[in-house]
Amino acid sequence: MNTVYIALGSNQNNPVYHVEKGIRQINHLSQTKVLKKSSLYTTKPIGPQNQPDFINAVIKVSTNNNPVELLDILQEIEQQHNRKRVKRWGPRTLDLDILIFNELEINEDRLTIPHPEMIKRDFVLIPLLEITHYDFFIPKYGKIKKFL
Ligand code: A4P
Ligand code: MG
Repeated sequence: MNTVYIALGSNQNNPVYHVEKGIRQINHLSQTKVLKKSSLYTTKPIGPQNQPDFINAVIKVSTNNNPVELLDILQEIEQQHNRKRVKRWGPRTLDLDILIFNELEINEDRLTIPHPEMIKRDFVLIPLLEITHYDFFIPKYGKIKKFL
């Protein structure tokens, strides 16, 4: 079993619905179960400001899938939410990012783990802290409390 942290974000068409539904879909996968779920946070957009506020959350899951399999599955769920890739950091119905996968460090075209932006983003760190603790160790980077 692999332990994985996933960030969810949405700022279009009833974002609370998309985030809650995304979590339910992940929990219903045959190889993956949701172990912990943060609160839902309303956050100001990072990047282009002329877009609605986001709803963000982080979940902890256990999975038998490997990282690339999990990415494929998460991208399929994004597609089911009619995710359209229009512009980088632009509005989206559902974004699912793999933050941490066990202790792994991956640097491939399709996959960078731990997610390289996570340590700079309060909309990730605060929900992650909520379901972990101040001494939680982010592989490659160190304790979460250094970044808060
Ligand atoms: N990819 C590489 N590593 C990963 C990973 N660890 N997890 C690749 C998931 N995907 C990963 O992602 C582009 C490609 O990243 C994927 O095809 C995958 O192979 P994308 O979601 O299609 O494209 P994007 O939206 O341009 O990039 P990304 O990285 O998801 O956007 P960000 O950086 O997450 O920024 N402000 C607030 N307050 N809250 C937000 O949630 N989100 C963004 C999006 C901007 N501002 C925000 C928020
Ligand atoms: Mg993404």
